Amino acid sequence: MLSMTLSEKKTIDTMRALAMDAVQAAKSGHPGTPVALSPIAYLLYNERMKYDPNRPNWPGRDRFILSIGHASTLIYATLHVAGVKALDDDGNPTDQPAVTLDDLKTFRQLGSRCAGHPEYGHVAGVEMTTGPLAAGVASSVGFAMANNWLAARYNKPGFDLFDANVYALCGDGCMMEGLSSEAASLAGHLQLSNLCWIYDLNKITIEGDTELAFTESVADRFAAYAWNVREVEDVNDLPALRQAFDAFEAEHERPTLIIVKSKIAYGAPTKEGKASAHGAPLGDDEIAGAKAFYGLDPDAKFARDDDVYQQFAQNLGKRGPELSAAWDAKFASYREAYPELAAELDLIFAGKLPQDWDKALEPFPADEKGMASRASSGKVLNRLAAGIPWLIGGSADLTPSNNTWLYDEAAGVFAPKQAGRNIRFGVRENAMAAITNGLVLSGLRGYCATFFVFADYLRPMLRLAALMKIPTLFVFTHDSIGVGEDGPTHQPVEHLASCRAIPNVAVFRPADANEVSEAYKAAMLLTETPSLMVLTRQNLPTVDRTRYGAASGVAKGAYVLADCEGTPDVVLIGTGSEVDLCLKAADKLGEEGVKARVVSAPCLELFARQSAEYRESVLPKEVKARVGVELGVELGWGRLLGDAGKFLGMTSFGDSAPAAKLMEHFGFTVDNVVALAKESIAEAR
Ligand SMILES: Cc1ncc(C[n+]2csc(CCOP(=O)(O)OP(=O)(O)O)c2C)c(N)n1
Repeated sequence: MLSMTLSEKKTIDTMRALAMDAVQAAKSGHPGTPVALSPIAYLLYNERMKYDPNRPNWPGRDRFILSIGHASTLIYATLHVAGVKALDDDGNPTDQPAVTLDDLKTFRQLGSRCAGHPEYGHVAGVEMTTGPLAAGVASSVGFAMANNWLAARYNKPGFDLFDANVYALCGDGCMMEGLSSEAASLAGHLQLSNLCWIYDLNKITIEGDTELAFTESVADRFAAYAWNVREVEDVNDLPALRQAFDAFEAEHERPTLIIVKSKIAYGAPTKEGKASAHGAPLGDDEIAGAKAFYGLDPDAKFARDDDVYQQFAQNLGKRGPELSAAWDAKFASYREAYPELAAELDLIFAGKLPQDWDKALEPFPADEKGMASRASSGKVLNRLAAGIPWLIGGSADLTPSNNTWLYDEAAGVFAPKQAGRNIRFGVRENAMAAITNGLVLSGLRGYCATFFVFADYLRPMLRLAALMKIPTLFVFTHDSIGVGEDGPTHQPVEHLASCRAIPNVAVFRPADANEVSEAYKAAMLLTETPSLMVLTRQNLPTVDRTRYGAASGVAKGAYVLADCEGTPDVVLIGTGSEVDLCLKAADKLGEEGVKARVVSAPCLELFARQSAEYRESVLPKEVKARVGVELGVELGWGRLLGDAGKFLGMTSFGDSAPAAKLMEHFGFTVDNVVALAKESIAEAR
């Protein structure tokens, strides 16, 4: 053991032992890496980070993100020993521990705070959900950007409210994932000097030595990304770690990567350095041997002395509350000097919107020629941005196509040393979404954009947003074969179904400009759900709302847009660009004496959340003749359509041709909708 005081050693070794014991008790988990990396967690929390264990959500804190989510017992043992306090349901600090010894003993069991991988909102002190490798490091870029943005907007001379550092701990797996490369490349470009990744170079993954599949120089790679790269030969060398962190803090131009060598399952008699220590309990003998090696009682389980807690209490326990109290005092004077800005910050910290956030939204006049929903989206986004100063985001190199630029001169561009509201993510969809999650977890309303077909490139981060219950906003344009000549690589077919399949997402596919406006409004109010705007490239008529149902129906997910006298013979249900087809088909059916109702269904998830009465008022059970029309696959429509229902959708990939030709080719015509309506009526009899 190198350069540790005895009390430091005892604390670190106790953290290692708690992690091993928790995995052993659970009979599953990943013991080797928490054991090896306890010195890093110890040093960061007890010495380096601006962090108040009594207020784990204090806005001025540094962030620690465990990108190697499988090493979850590292964060759980740290939060436990560091005395971090739980939060109540409203986010207020309590005097209860965030992680009790019982929580550690019930690691991975139903109801335990200590889930298999760290989950945001599950346990105080976990800044985001991690487990999918590299998600943590990628989102850490968003956290670092958010801090810079908040600093640029709110810090004033004498009031450095935002000067946080962001630390992310990653491993060989994170470094192999393309996602970390995307994110690191952008972080280097943006010169995020408040960002520090610590790379655990233990050269072990599940299948064995990293030599099997990973032989490049990560140091050279990151130097090429314009990062400040430091190396520490032994994770147990605390002075060397301190020096590396000093070098990070002294760096003002580049993000820092600290490459730290470690041995997985350090101290385990036969499993140290072996892949077998990665993802299975070490076993009683190995644990006893490791404890003996550390100088702890080999037979004691979940043992810890009071002085271990004292080690944290005397340092972090004093330093943290002093820092946060000083920050509070600073914020109180700031509030006097800048009451309006302080009021904005109150809202950001509480996850709320300004009072008149939707004031600039205005109706679009009826217009047969209309506009593409991507175009109305651009207008609506700018109107929203006027009312929500912390709405920020951008596109993965498709801004001119996605229409996501914020035009207000004051909005500015997020560039090196410049924290504007327009972010140029480059062609990096997955990192873009991960970063946007980081922005949102920092209190900002973040959005990101690309073509809908490339939702596949960022789907894992969309899924994480849904799992974390955060309102990340995804703007997806070019939503169907309506893309036209670019052909099937660029024409989404299965994407609506596949996005709707993710629990807790709201997929909006608005039918005209006014629905776009209402969809954004609804999305802004969904604070625990990510929203998707699925938008057209091609023009859509702006529906005459004096003739048809009000667009405010979007808030309910589906609503009656056009109705007939009495009980309808058939209900036509459309989304997005197909609503117009339904309206035209309803007119034609009317001419033939068939009574049709048209339901616009821009968000099936919101519709499912409505009362049974409301749903019945839109889709009466007695009307069994129904036609669903959507430029996507049928999957997921069964419940709305019932046995007699018919669906006009896509059953294959699209093709390369002008959009109008494709609509005809794939059967999206008024005549086909009419024919299906008649078939359904016949079957429903
Ligand atoms: C995206 C993703 N792919 C695969 C996995 C499964 N997995 C969990 S840990 C791991 C190996 C990670 O190796 P390393 O980062 O070196 O961690 P260590 O063995 O040092 O704990 C893999 C493949 C995952 N969690 N996420």
